[in-house]
Amino acid sequence: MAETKSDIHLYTAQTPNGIKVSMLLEELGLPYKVTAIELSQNTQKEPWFLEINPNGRIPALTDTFTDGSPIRLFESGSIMQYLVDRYDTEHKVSYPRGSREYWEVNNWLFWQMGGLGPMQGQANHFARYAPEKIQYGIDRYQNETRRLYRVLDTQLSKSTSGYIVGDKCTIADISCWGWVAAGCISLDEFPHLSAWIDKIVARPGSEKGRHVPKPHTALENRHKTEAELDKAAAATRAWVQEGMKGDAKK
Ligand SMILES: N[C@@H](CCC(=O)N[C@@H](CS)C(=O)NCC(=O)O)C(=O)O
Repeated sequence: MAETKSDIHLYTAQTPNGIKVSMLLEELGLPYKVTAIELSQNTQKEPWFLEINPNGRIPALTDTFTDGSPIRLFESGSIMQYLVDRYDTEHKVSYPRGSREYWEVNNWLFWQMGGLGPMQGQANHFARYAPEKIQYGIDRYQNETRRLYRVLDTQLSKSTSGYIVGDKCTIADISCWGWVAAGCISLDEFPHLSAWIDKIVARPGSEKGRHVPKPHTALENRHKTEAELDKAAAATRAWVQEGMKGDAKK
């Protein structure tokens, strides 16, 4: 019988990788503590945080393991797998290990972690945070992100439930949602993605979880102009550049 007592502490920020964990925790109805990590202050590079995630990035999570000792989790995909493996015994947002659907969920989870997240992250970096506009970088990553959106849109077009795998919302949906919602690429040519964005927002758990540790405003960005988005990115651009200078010295 799986252990259900939890002592979960989430270290996070308002980003696509951060909100996937709070959305999942809310979907599972698990109690958890939150520490908001101030990325602009590089809190994620402080020694105490590196003990939890040696990679110096959010999200990270600690818990008391089944043996009674603390356990640390980092990498959002690993955190999500841990949470459903240990706590989703009723399979609210997962399928039983070893089932056909379990492996299909895994396919999409890895697709997000290895493709959608990194590619869209770079697309965003070159379009918004680079000190100069390098068209090659912008085109390369935006086109790849658009291709990935097409892949997901096609998958959803074949789904009778409107979710990525089978008949329910799973960690595959929760892990991709924050990225597609981030609004880096217009959804005008992706009707199934557009409907799926709204479908997830309509779920009380995901809706609550997306506003951790502070309000999620990305959906409103979809109605902003290029100039407005660029202006809003100015503050982030400054600390991203500072952080990169720091990393280059390591
Ligand atoms: N593959 C990692 C990516 C984590 C990541 O890139 N987190 C970003 C926020 S979305 C971060 O902490 N950035 C701060 C930094 O790079 O210092 C995961 O999925 O957890």
